[in-house]
Parts: sequence; C-alpha cells; structure tokens
Amino acid sequence: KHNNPRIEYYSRFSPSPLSIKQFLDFGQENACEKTSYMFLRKELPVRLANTMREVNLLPDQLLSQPSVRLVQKWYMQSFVELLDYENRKGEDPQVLNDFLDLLIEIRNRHNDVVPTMAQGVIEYKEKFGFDPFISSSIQYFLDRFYTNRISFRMLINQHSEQCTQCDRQAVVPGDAYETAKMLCEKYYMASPDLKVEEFHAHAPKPIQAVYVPSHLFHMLFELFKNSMRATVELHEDSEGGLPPVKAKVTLGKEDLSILISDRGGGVPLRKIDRLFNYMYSTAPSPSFEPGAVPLAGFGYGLPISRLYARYFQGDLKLYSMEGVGTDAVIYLKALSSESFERLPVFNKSAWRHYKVGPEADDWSNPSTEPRDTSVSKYK
Ligand code: W6P
Repeated sequence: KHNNPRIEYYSRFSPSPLSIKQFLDFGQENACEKTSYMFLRKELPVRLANTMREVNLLPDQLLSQPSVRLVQKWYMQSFVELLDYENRKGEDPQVLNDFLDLLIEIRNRHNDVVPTMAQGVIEYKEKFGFDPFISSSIQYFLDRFYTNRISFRMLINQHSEQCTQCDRQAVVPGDAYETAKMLCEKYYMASPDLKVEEFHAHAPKPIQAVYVPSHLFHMLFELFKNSMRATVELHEDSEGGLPPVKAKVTLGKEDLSILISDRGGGVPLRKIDRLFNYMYSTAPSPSFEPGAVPLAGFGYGLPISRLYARYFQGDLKLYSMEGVGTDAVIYLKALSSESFERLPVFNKSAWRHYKVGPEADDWSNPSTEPRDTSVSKYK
C-alpha cells in the first residue's frame, strides 16, 4: 500500500548520527541556517523513510488498527511535504523560511504520536489479547520507532530554535524533584523529602554535563514520580513519616551517573521487565476519574525515559530489592565526544526481527512434578 518509490529510495541510506558536539555547534549564534537546511532536507527524509519501512513490517492485526493507520498517514504526509525541497536551493531566503515553517508544522502534526500508538496497542489487545510473540515485536518496534521520533524532533528543534538545545549545564535533580513533588502532593497530600549527595573528587562543583536539558528533566521527573508513589503508598499509614528519596550524582572517567534511591518496598525481579514493556503497561487510563492519570505506573514514562538515556549512548537501569526499595540509575557519557546519536537502521537484520517466529524455549520450564518420559500419563 505505502510503496512510494521515494520511500524505497531514501530508506536505502542509513541515518547519519550527530554528536552532541555537533548539536552544540549547530546551536551557536553564527551557525549557518543554509548548511543546516542542506543537511536536513536529505537527512529528515532518510530518517522518516527508514522508520516507515519498519512500520510496514508490523503484524497485520496491528497495522490495521485505526490509530496505527492514522500515525502512518501523518508520516506519509510529512515525508511527501519534505520532498518539495529536494531540489530547492538554500541560497533563497524564502526557501529557508518556508522550510522552517514546514518543520514546525510537521512537529505539531506528530505531537500525539505516542498516545496514538498506545491507543493502537490497546485496540489490538482488546481484539486479540496479550500474545508474547506480538509483545516482543511491539517492544522491538516501539523502542526503535520512538528513538527515531526523539531524533527527528531533536533535529527539528535544533534547526528551529535560535538558541541552543544542548547545553553545558549543572546536573541538579532539584527541578524535576520539585515538579514531581507538586503532583505527588496533589494526589496523596504528602510527599517524601529529597536528599542530594554529590560525589566527585576532581570535578568542578556542581557536576556539569553537555546534554539536552529537556531529556534529562524527562528522565528524572519520571524516576521521582515512581519513587514518590512507592514511598507514599508503602508508608502512608506508618508512624515514622516518609523515608526520603535520595539522589546521588557522580562523575567518573567514562560515566556520569545519577542514582535515585527510594525505600518504597521494591519490586520483585519477575516484574521489573514489565515496567519497560509497552504492551504490558498499556492500559486505558482508569475510567473512574476521566482525565485523571495516576502519579505514575501507567503509560510509557519508563521505557521512553530509557530511550532518552540510550539515545546518547547512556542507559537507565532499575535495581530493586523486594521488601526494601528501588535504586534507579541514569548513566550518561561523561565525555561529549562519546555522546553521539544511537539510531535505528532499517536493514536485513531489523527485517529478520519481524519475520522470524518464536522458537522453542531452550531453557527448562518449571514443572510441578518430575516428568517421566517412559510412562504415559494417558494410558
Ligand atoms: C518503585 C518502582 C520504581 C520504578 C522506577 C523508579 C523507582 C521505582 N520505585 O518501587
């Protein structure tokens, strides 16, 4: 259906990852809009086409859901509109202006891609139920699809905002904490304190990182919400008050790590993966209070936070001890020379992920009784 030959053409190019240093330079006063235009008019269609080819590999039962169709339509329209600029010269200021307007239009058109895809997953689940193979395809796909979207918006923001999107900034979790605290107070009329600790022998104080402020905020905000919810729900009725949430920022040679630690009772190991699973954690927002979203625990906050961390070669991990609490760690690259975009590439090996079915498990299944293969149970 979507066999536009230009998609085919552009999807044969691999995306060109940029380093955070390049983003920084693009954001400088004297950055050249024309250079940026020349890069983007090719790179944006390449990134769109790569991801659109992959959308087409989704299982039919998912592709045919109305929400997924709608998202596909947005991508197609944006792709086609960008092609207008394939042969337009960057010397013409009018062209640069029109291009800028188009990018902003595209950004707005794609604002609701995440909730709309989530709706598609809900539609699928309502019709077909939870299927582990489909779930793993969806997991693989959405991680790549949303990473692509993060990168696409990064490029647009970098081109459209005069000032810089990337900044050398102090890593202080305070802002994200305060915002999460306001929400927490609203739902629970209580919230745990924050204790921040910094850990650095040689670094300037406070620890600084070249990073995208909004990405860092998003990750910290998400982790604080989860820690606060667990803390309040476990200790609500206890005498001793709420144990504080602790944050520690450390700068090593390779990693800049941020630890957020709570005493909220933890999560059993078996359930940790679910916190990052799109299909598992997609539920219609509880209908008893329309419009009200609980503090944390529904939706895509955690998996998308992890994508933000991985996007510049970092990661986000949870270490939990059931009965005690949870440590969440955001790992960022300490050196800006090592932070470059990590982008999905559409190729044979990506293709294989969608086409190869589930294989027989090569680890034993738990079983209640020892199996005697010499005697049939059904005589
Ligand atoms: C919890 C569950 C969780 C998820 C993410 C971050 C912190 C926490 N704490 O109990």
